[in-house]
Amino acid sequence: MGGTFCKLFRKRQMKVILNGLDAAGKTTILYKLKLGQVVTTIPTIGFNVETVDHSIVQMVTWDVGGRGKMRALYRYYYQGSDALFFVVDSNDRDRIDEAKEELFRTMEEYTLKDVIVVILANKQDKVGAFTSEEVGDKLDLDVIRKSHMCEVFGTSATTGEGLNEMLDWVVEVVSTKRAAKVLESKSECVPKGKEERGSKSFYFSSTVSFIKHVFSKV
Ligand SMILES: Nc1nc2c(ncn2[C@@H]2O[C@H](COP(=O)(O)OP(=O)(O)OP(=O)(O)O)[C@@H](O)[C@H]2O)c(=O)[nH]1
Ligand SMILES: [Mg+2]
Repeated sequence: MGGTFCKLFRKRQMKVILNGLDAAGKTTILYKLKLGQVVTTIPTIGFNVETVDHSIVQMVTWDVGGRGKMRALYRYYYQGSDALFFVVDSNDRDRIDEAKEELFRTMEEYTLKDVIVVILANKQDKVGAFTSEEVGDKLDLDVIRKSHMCEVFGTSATTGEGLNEMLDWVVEVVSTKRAAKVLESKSECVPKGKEERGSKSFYFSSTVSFIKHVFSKV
C-alpha cells in the first residue's frame, strides 16, 4: 500500500536526448533548464547527464557532445528515450544544411523510432537568426513528420525564451502517448467471458484490473 502511495506522488521519469551540431547551445540549454541560469560552457567531450524537473515529470537528460570520435557511440545510449531534442543554431546560416543532414542521420537510428522529435531553433535572441518557421522549412520537417510526432520551438538559452513552453508541450505529449499505450494494453488484459459484459461485476473486475495495470506501469 505504501508503495502504491509512493507511486502516486512520485514524479514520472522521462528520458530525453539533447542532440545537434557543436556550438548549437545544447549544454547551455541543459543548465538553463536545470539551474535557471546561464553557465559558461566549453565544448562537450562525451556527454553530460542531468535530471531536470518540470511539473509532474523528471527528465533524465543526455546532452551529447556535437563533435569528436565518440559521437558514433552515443547511439548506444538512445535506447528507451521518450524525446529527442535537436538543437539548431538559428543564427548559423552557413551550417543549416549540415544541421539537417545530422538530424536525418540521427533519425535513422532504430532505437529512436518511437521518440517525439522537438526542434529547438535556438539563439533567437540574435539579430538575423532564422525564425522557427524558417528553421522548420530548412530542416524539411514534413519528412520527419511522416514517421514521428515533431514540433519546432524558437528558443534562446540565454534569455530562456521558449523553453518552458517547449517543456509543457513535451510533458503533455509524452504523458498522452503513455496513457494511450496503457489503455491499449488494458484492452488486451481485461478478462473476457468470465462475467457477462454490461453486468456490474464485469465493470468492477475490469476497473480493478485496469487500476492494477496502471499502477504496475507508473
Ligand atoms: N546568444 C546566444 N548564445 C548562445 C545561446 N545558446 C548557447 N549560446 C552560446 O553558444 C556557445 C556554444 O554553446 P554550448 O551550449 O556550449 O553548445 P553545445 O551545443 O553544447 O556545443 P558542443 O558541446 O560542442 O556540442 C556558447 O558560447 C554559448 O554561450 C543562445 O540562445 N543565445
Ligand atoms: Mg556541449
